[in-house]
Amino acid sequence: MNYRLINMKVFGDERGKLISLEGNKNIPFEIKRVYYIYDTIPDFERGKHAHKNLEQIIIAIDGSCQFVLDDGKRREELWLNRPDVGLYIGKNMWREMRHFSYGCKLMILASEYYDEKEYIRDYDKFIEEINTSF
Ligand code: T46
Repeated sequence: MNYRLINMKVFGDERGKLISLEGNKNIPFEIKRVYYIYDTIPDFERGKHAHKNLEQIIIAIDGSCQFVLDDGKRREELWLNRPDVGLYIGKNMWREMRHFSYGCKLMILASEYYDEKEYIRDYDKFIEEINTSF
């Protein structure tokens, strides 16, 4: 499975906590884009797509949500609920996000600029692409 959890170093003192994210250092790629998701509500799912070339790190800055990750052979679930843990998702991984807490805030660092052509939004097509690329 082309994903892993990365623990971020926390600089904390009596004033609070700080985490620094640097491309090609604790983030394993050059960061070309940052976006965030907020004002979430539990009733709706997001994601349901894969990326042909994109790598991303997803951090639940506040609140929580569940991720389903699928490489075409296996499906695994995990919760994102800590601002000091980043979920790295590599290429060709189907992802679904659900069970958002109210007002969950996800920050996402991406290795590429936004390109809708690079998304695979149909699960059958994803399986087809996986099977033809190996
Ligand atoms: C991902 C998960 C974690 C843009 O115009 N620019 C952007 O950089 C992004 C990310 C999205 N958009 C547009 C495309 C859609 O019209 O924003 C709208 C919502 O995007 P989407 O439905 O793809 O959002 P999610 O939450 O399902 O997925 C997003 C990312 O698209 C995706 O890469 O891995 O967050």
